[in-house]
Amino acid sequence: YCCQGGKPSEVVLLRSFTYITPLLLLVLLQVVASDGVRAMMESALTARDRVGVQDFVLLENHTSEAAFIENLRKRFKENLIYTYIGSVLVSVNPYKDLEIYTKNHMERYRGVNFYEVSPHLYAVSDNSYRSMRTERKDQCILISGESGAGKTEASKKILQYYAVTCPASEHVQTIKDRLLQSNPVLEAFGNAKTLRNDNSSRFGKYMDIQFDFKGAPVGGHIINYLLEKSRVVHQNHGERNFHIFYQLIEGGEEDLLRRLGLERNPQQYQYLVKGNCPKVSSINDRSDWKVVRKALTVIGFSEDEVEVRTNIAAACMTPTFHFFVRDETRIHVDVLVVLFQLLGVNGTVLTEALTHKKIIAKGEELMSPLNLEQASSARDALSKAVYGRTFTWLVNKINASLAYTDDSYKNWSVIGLLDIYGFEVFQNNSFEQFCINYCNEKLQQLFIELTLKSEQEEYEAEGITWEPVQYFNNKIICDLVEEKFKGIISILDEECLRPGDASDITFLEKLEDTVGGHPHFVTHKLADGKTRKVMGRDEFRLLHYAGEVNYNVNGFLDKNNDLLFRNLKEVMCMSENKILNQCFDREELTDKKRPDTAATQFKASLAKLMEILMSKEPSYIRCIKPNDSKQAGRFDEVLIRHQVKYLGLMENLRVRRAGFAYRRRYEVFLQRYKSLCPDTWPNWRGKLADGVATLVKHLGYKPEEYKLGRSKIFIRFPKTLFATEDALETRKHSLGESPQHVLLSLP
Ligand code: AD9
Ligand code: MG
Repeated sequence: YCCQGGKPSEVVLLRSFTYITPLLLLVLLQVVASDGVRAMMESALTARDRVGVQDFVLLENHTSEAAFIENLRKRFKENLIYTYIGSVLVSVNPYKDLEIYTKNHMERYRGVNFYEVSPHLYAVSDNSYRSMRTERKDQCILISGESGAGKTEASKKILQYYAVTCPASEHVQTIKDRLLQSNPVLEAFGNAKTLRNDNSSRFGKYMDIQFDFKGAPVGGHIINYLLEKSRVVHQNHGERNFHIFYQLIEGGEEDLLRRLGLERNPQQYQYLVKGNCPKVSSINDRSDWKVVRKALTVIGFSEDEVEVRTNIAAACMTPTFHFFVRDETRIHVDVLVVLFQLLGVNGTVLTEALTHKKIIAKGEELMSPLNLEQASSARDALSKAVYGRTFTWLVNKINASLAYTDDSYKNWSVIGLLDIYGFEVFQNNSFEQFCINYCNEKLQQLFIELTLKSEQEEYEAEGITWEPVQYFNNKIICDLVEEKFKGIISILDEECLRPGDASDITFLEKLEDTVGGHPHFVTHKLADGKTRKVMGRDEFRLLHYAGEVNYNVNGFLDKNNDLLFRNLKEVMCMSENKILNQCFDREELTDKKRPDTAATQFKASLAKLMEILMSKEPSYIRCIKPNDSKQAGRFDEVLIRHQVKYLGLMENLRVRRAGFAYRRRYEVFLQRYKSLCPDTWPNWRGKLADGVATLVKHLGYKPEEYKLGRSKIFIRFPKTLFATEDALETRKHSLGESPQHVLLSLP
């Protein structure tokens, strides 16, 4: 019919028939009631029932959490791990390798409309890439979810997608390789085995990929957030220290280990066996060392730099470090010499600094001896400082190798990838969980700002009547944490700076005095002066948007202060180790201003991150972990329901269904589809809004399918738009033109 030059309206009619025909058939079948045919139809229906819907907006009962989870379950069972909520991608970790990341798959998603292919990471990646190129707007992809949900795997797969599908020259290929190889290096130094994830990222990461005008990746930049330094000196039962230590002693070459004074046995190292779990079945430390070693070379580390960096890692776990203060007579002089060489410092000065504290009394410098406990914590502070600062050095070094060096062209576009720790609740939650969960509050705030709120505001601006969706705005919790003078961080800083009897408990008391009445803050004290029995006297509870978390205040002051005794700092500033002397700047010694506390630094870096993300067009990937035992095929409903709640997915779905799936400015819409209506073709001379009204009437849109705003048309369901797109393509085919894909970028 089309080939004979059918008119657009006839084509639409034809399409309608396509949709209606199965229904007619079904009615006919009911009449004929042939058992065989009915069975066939039923099996087709069961198949659809089996795999669920690929966009939650198509769920019949979209407000039901049970229906939402059932849809996830159906798809998970069929290995369909991706599902949309509009343009947000929900991903469930399969805990097994699926054949969906091949080059063929990448090709299948390249340049194709978002909704024309099944949901996938690659569809989101491609959509962002094309928006960046066609609309010249910087993009960011925000990946969130709890520990082990698949964030890091997702970010690596996105990077691979760009590396494979984007154009490349020789220089670009080098950058692509470096971008990819930065992962094993950062994972070696920044990831560790935890109870939740064998390869848990213990730092947050935001990576910009910079593209030139041809769409080729020409550079990159990484920002790291809050490395969990305390892991260097302590691990919980069943957990490990950072991978690099085990890689080094398992995989390091014989002569390298000899030079470093290391033995192959991890039991030898107190810092490596606190969790009593030096071996992990899913990890091959020996081969991982080779991968890391090669990656360092690809990134551009010289042999010398690799050696010096390895020295530092070795120094952090050298046994002398542990025995040092325990019993000085047990220190073997040879081993100590190795440690001093590795750190590039003078042995006598370091020994003195680790066992004494410099105090200034009446203008005079005195060395006061430390007791065993104090000396141990000085040693741990030094280990953490060395590890933390050299990690930042590593990130800077990678950044230098990814830096776009062509000065003639600075005007690149960017896709940012955010892989940051998800909401954490443990049996015992400390300062680290407090920071991580605060970070998640900020990201939720951003999500609200950028999607829920802006969606509602746009309807209002366009004069479209729309029932506002009620949602919980977590700004109140962000304020509780970060407000100047009155927020938890300010109060913590105040206690850290207060001379005298300040302690973790006085910090808790101050919190009670200042924010005790806040609706999201709870301690053991009840308003009537009684005590809440279920809570410890050293805890406070925050009612986060994602759930309640009890924080134990022990260690808050120390961790926030993050101070290194001055004499230790002095020793490290004099280090002859080429990397350490860049990490410990002598200017620090003369700087009278006290450095910002850890929480204040984190708050400032999060504020900067929010600014970066706000300036970009976001896409969201919400990762879900199906079970706590890292098993393929196990769908733990309780665990999943909790994540659906704290990722705000039901709220997201409600807004999406209450609103419209697609919106376009009148001129853009009319320009694209005007050929489908004789009254608007070839040109519409009246008002744009009238032209669009005429067009959609001609196309047979039903009133409930669309709304006309002040400057835009809003279409409720994607399928309405697809029918129109189909009609356009059919017309172009009939005229011998090649169909031109447009980006159906949803808001
Ligand atoms: V954490 O907050 O850094 O502790 P992530 O990053 O969310 O966490 P990660 O990406 O490391 O989790 O995934 C955990 C493990 O799940 C991986 O090591 C894989 O074994 C497994 N995984 C995750 N995503 C996939 C996938 N798409 N296909 C197969 C996967 N396995
Ligand atoms: Mg991770």
